[in-house]
Amino acid sequence: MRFDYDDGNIFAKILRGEIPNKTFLETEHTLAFEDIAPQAPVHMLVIPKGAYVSYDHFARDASDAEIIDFNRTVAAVCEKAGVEEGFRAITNARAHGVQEVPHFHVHILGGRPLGRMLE
Ligand code: IU
Repeated sequence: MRFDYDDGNIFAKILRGEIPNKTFLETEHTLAFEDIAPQAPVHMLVIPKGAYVSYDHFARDASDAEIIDFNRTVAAVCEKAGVEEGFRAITNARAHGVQEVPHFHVHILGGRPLGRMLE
């Protein structure tokens, strides 16, 4: 599959510093910031700094260092956000996944009971 990255997307602009964000954590390869329209008391977005469209793009093409850094940052976000009672990690991809922003991101939701998602 070919992944065409559009560097005009809003998260690319955030990474270039063209648009402000509420940064929660930042590492060499990864940025975590507050979602602008939170769906739960904790709603963070974790994004790689590299130009990846979706989870499958990232998982296929990112370096080991980027993948490890991303996952460690997810863990650090959970720790810092204090979601000991649980959380949900979601990533949407392309049209069927209803992905709005075409830069790979994982939503971390928590801070309240989230209900069942899959039956
Ligand atoms: P999705 O997984 O691509 O559907 O979700 C995109 C998310 O990005 C969504 O939860 C928006 O509220 C969020 N977001 C944001 O945090 N800042 C923005 O400037 C824009 C969208 I546009």
